[in-house]
Amino acid sequence: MDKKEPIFIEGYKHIAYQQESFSEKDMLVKSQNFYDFMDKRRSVREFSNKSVPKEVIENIIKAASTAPSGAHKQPWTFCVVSNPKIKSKIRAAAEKEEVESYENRMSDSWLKDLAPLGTDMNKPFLEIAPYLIIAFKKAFDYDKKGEKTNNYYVNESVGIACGMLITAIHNAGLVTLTHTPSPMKFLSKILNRPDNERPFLLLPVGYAKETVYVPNIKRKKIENISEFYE
Ligand code: IYR
Repeated sequence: MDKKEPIFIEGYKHIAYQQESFSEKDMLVKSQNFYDFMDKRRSVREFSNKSVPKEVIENIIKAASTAPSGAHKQPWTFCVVSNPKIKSKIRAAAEKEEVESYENRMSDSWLKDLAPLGTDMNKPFLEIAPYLIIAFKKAFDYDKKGEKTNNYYVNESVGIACGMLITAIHNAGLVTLTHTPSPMKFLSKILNRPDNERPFLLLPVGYAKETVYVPNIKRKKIENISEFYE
């Protein structure tokens, strides 16, 4: 492949994009294989306490941080908790909110919608999983002088990064679930996060417990999730 020289646009360096080149046949096989693999991903709520190398977690986070983001601000911090004392604090605080949610905050129709998934206010995975990754969104940032700087499309950006994080977790042969205790301000306090960060999503990461059952959910068919305009 001939290597193209960089160009400058309005004074900013741009480098030639290295387009992948698969034949249509290979593309078809790759896209089918990737779908088959992703279709095996399930939210798992029961974890083994088996340890996971820290470098794997770092790679997963690096993969998530390749996500596109508004003006390439990468407005996220992934906090990784393996310290048992901090995990216990998080569990206690999360379950306190969950008791309130399940008993008072969630409507009957919401509880009915959740019933097939078998969730409840007990969150032992918050202590058992070797790692908790807490994604924080950065509403704004601080520059070197301590002045506030803007971030853009923060929810979209962090949502995409979390999707990629989940994909990377599955790719590594590990499991997770998207846990959203609400409200989750307690996470900022326990983890002592700066005032520009807000908790976005909590993901326990590890191996599934040896025998674990997941709900027999079905995924919508392509006809029901897409419209093609040809
Ligand atoms: N945050 C609660 C409740 C919950 C809500 C939805 I929507 C889910 O899909 C699953 C759970 C909990 O974590 O149990």
